[in-house]
Amino acid sequence: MKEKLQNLKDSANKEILGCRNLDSLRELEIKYLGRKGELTQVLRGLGGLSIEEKKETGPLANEVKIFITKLLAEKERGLQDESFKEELGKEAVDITEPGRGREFGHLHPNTTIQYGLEDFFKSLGFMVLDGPELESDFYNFTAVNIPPGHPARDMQDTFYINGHPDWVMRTHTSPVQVRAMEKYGAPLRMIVPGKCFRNENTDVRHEHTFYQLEGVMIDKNISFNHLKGMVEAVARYLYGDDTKVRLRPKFYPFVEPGVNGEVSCFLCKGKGCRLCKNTGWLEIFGAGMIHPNVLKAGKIDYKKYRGFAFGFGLTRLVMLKYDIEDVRLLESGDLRFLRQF
Ligand code: FA5
Repeated sequence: MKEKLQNLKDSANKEILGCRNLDSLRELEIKYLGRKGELTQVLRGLGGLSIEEKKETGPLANEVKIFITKLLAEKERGLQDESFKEELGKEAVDITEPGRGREFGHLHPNTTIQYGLEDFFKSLGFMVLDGPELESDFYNFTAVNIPPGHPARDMQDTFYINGHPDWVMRTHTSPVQVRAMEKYGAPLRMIVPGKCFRNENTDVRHEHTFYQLEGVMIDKNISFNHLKGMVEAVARYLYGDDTKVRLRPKFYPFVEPGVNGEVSCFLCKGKGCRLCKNTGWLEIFGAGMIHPNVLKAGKIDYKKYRGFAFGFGLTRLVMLKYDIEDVRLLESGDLRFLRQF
């Protein structure tokens, strides 16, 4: 019996240690410790032994049972660890591998200039307003003193909407002048940066979609000097303290008098260069004292209040700032162009 138990221990030891997976280990457990297992058979046989033999063989049989039980448990832990590592190996992430780069966007150059000017005007107490891009014929033209049939309508050929003869894609930001007057009354200090549309034969300086920045200041005793001071301050903000401003008469139906505003060329300091086409001046805005008809349209008492208005070609400012030769690049969506900013 003793020999049988020893053989059982040896063969269990060998088989369990050599076992490669949990399923085979389960089988070995049944083989040795199961109800019909080999050790169980031997233990059952103990009943037929004499007391002397029982005393000698009993503890040995117990020791073999404990040995096999422990060995099975240890092997099970080992096999579980191995299969866990194997699973881990399959899912492993190499944290040293360089990641897939994610591209960050950035502001469009137009937006950068716009935000800068918004901050500048806010610091002077101006509101920043918005207005509809699809505008009524009334606000875009009639309210700013360009009634139907007025020849000035030809200067700003626009896009009309099929079936809606009274709607236009706004040709300038000036319609928001009257909208703001109606909403806020006087006194008023506001700017409107925004998109405008014109039915243009596009070229390097003209695009069908571009940006303007409108400004209005209305109060008692506003004079042309205030307008001049304001546009000079904007010019200095944009191009430096030594920038000069030149105002020359220009007709706009919504201002009287109206001016065309130029700044001394920041590149050549007025000497003449490629940028200013050898004139020494860069044209960047239109401006003037608001026409009484426009104040009337905005329901403002034109006998009590006066005001000035200006309209910067925001797109033009961007072109000058970044030395962009073709305006059409700005709305092209071409990333090779946009990545340069
Ligand atoms: C106007 O649009 C007036 N509403 C500006 C104004 C406001 C005058 C308030 C007086 C008082 P004008 O059509 O000149 O004016 O356009 C103003 C600026 O917009 C131009 O100087 C130019 O820089 C820009 N601009 C006009 N058309 C285009 C275009 N097709 N592409 C790019 N920029 C344009």
